[in-house]
Amino acid sequence: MDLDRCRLYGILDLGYVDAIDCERVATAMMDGGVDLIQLRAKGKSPDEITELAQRLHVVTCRRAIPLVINDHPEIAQVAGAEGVHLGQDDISISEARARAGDGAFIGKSTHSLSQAEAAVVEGADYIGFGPLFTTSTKPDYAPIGLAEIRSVHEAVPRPIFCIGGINLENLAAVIAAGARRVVIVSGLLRAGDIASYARAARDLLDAT
Ligand code: TZP
Ligand code: MG
Repeated sequence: MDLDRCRLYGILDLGYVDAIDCERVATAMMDGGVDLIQLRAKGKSPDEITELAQRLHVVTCRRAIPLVINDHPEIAQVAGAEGVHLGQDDISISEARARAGDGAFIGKSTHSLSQAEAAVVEGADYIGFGPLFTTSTKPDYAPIGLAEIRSVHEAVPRPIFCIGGINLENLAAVIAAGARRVVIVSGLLRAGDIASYARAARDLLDAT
């Protein structure tokens, strides 16, 4: 999987989208140029997440867009998803790799430069870096701002996806601070026209 070419990462967060709408929303994201889609289903049962992941994988596969499962490597394996995403308090990357099967790539959330460096040592294939701004999607985390974006890109030889409170209003500033890749969650999921919103973000990223 060529994560290097991925610039715009969308998350289907069930805090914003009903499970029944996931395929439609994933399709709109892909229409708008999202390169990676994650299923983030906090509070849902493993059976519900498995069923949803399997349905979603049918639509992401058709477009050759990798599907990433948050928190659940076993579900990634059963659904044939291409990746797994872990947080700082989750199981280790090696454990997740063993549970997800050989081919899966593993991403890790990081909230500081030192966590980003540690994630690479641990074997992360990509990292999330944030939250840059205050966000209702992850309300308990202090925003880290834009100041470390450049240094994390210098220090970390893996694709870095900046995340947290990013939207079309601040994306240009995030890119100007050194970001090459971003995750947008609520900005996309609350948009009236998800495909157009993603396309506008994509255009800003592609212009750099
Ligand atoms: N990890 C760090 S910030 C964040 C996650 C999952 C939430 C990002 O969501 P939004 O709505 O784009 O701020
Ligand atoms: Mg987690």
